[in-house]
Amino acid sequence: MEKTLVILKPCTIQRGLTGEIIHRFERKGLQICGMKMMQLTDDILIEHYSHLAQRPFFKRIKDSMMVTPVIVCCLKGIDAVRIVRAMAGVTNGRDAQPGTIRGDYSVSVQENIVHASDSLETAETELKRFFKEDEIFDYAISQLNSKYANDEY
Ligand code: FUP
Repeated sequence: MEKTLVILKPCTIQRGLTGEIIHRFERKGLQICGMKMMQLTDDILIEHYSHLAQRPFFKRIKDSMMVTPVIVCCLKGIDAVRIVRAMAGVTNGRDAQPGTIRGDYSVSVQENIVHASDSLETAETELKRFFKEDEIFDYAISQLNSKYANDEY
């Protein structure tokens, strides 16, 4: 099964939407394997958003990600990376489809509720960036047969 990283951004913490967003992932059937609150720093954000380092809005993204602590989550499931990206919706909340997290809760390209890893390879790198090994828990869930056919997992 895949594991992926979700970050509940400071806008989500500020707006009191944490429970609602986590509820969506749980309701879908994704398993929470790790979750913690942490204060992001310049260093970790430079690494995390290195693909945007040359863009004029880089500082504003970093500043926005440090307004409050964030909540980082490790979610697990078959095709978890693809599922979570689809649930998040496109980057700009104004373009995101209703029914997606960004489509339902955001009107901004920056204050867009969640970060979600964009590929399996990225997810592995990003999970290592935000979690220590012993902060991710591989525990059995009892209702696997209610979530998947027995030849799916
Ligand atoms: P995503 O993978 O959907 O989070 O999108 P990106 O990695 O491209 O963008 C990371 C963050 O940079 C987004 F949350 C919003 C911000 N961003 C802008 O503010 N303007 C842009 O044109 C692109 C991204």
